[in-house]
Amino acid sequence: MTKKKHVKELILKPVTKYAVLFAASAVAAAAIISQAAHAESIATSAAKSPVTISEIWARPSVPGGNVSAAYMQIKSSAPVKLIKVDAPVAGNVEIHNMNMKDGVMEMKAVDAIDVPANKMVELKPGGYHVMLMMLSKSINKGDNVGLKLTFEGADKKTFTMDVVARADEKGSSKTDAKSTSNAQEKNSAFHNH
Ligand SMILES: [Cu+2]
Repeated sequence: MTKKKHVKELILKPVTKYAVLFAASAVAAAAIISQAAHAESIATSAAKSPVTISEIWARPSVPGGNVSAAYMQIKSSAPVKLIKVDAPVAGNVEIHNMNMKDGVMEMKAVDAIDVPANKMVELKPGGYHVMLMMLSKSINKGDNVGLKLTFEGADKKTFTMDVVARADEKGSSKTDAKSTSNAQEKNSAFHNH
């Protein structure tokens, strides 16, 4: 009898310990999951994306114009390429770059923007930008402009991120953006290519 009881105790003990450990890890896991879900809702709608988008904004369209541009900072823990941008508000979206060539600011469509691992790439006035063309409605200061970014990883697999750019007049207040680049961007925004 006593021998049997002893055995029972031996079995019970580890089981109880295990149950307590399991309960503790379940609580910890739940905390991690809720934290991750919270962070995700702020940074990106894409699960497991290595990419973080920050400082995202769009330029309000000029009266009578149907173009705008969006800017952002892109950082990724793995090398990726921004290969495509879609926006419900724009009939045509292109990825552009601006370069000084022979003293003239030139705007060109590019196939992709390379984002090396852990190196921030900035889309800003006078440089890379998302060109929003054929706008279905004007973009006014304070408007939220939804964008779908398509990235390609080193494994050639693509993934998308839904982000929102707030329409603002940031470009003119930035220290690295001269007032001339602002005017040139507005002018060149009307050319076709
Ligand atoms: Cu452009």
